[in-house]
Amino acid sequence: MTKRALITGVTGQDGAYLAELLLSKGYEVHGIKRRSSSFNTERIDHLYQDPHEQDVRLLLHYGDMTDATNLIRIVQEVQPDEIYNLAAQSHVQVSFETPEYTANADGLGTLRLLEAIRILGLEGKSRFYQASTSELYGMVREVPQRETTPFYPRSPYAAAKLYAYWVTVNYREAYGLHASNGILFNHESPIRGETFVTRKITRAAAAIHLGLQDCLWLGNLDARRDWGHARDYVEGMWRILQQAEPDDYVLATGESHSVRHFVELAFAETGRTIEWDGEGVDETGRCAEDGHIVVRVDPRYFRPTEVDLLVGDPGKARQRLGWQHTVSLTEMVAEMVTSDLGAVAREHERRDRHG
Ligand code: NDP
Ligand code: GDR
Repeated sequence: MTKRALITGVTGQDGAYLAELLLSKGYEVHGIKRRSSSFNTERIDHLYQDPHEQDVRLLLHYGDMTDATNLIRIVQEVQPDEIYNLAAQSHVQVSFETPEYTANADGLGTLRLLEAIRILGLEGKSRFYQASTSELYGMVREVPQRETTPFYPRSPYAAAKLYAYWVTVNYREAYGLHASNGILFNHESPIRGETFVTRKITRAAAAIHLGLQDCLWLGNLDARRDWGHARDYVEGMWRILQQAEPDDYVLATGESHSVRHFVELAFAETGRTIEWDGEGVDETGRCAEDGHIVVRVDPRYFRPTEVDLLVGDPGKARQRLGWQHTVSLTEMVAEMVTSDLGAVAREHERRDRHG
């Protein structure tokens, strides 16, 4: 029997990697995408099949996490064996500007999906994965952070995800759902959203190398993150749902590096050594006049409350799921910079052609 999966957030970074993984395993994959005035399926276009063809295994449905009736209808139509709830307003800094929307999509959206399973009587059929996050740990209480580390959210995003985490646990305990949380630490890739710090850096390193950008403005350079590769992490999501019993798991590399170090690695890929001496706010807004200082700090990117240090302990996932990361930070940075050198050059060419 072909297994059927439903992925919310299929057009995002993780949704694209997960769809690819599940298709390679023979699943029929249903994804929820939002209506947008511009194309938003770029990350999954290579997987798309014309619905008029035979044996189509990737099917897209319009939907939104803020629309309960729509979610119920889609779950009813699809009758999924596995639901991966990846949809979210996922940008921490943006959540300070859109806190109510973030709570609605990320917090209540999760509840809507769990309720859909219950209303449709699919408790015994549909396994549920919730995209929880290391942001739940927020303020440092313990290092490294593991499944038992107390939560202390530091943003509207993390507070919304905290609700989603606990409502997932509650539906597991109250209604016997096979519902699990993956508490995933940061994971990146060449298709990471361009405003997250890693991709912002690798794109800038590429553009500066190609002479198309002068400098890179960043916020807190000393924040430390546990960065892995998204391809490894979607494999972990799948393994979580293959367990006989639902549970909550940390997926992480166990290593932590500063934003500053990530910058050094990315620019080194283009043959450039970063000199930090000129760091600081440039009141004039000019940069790179001398061609040396390519990274500057803009307080606009500071967050009202910051998460200073994340480093996860993936011990439980290693033991129970046989999961561990396979891509090192340097390998990932190299892959991202190489990809962005191509992407930035192509964008520039296109812009040139169209005047
Ligand atoms: P992205 O931001 O790349 O993707 C988010 C997806 O959610 C997109 O498909 C987006 O659609 C969709 N979406 C946003 N709002 C809604 C809505 N209201 N209704 C329906 N769909 C919506 O995130 P990632 O792929 O990086 O992350 C996937 C999930 O994992 C998220 O929930 C994130 O919070 C969580 N997470 C991510 C980590 C990471 O390091 N990447 C770590 C831990 C957790 P559109 O394309 O139209 O914008
Ligand atoms: P994060 O990722 O907040 O960890 O959330 P992001 O890449 O946005 O920030 C990481 C750290 O870098 C610092 N930083 C900057 N961040 C951005 N975006 N832009 C900058 O210019 C900049 N300069 C410094 C930040 O202050 C922060 O400390 C990601 C998202 O994918 C969440 O959805 C997910 O839950 C967590 O990872 C785990």
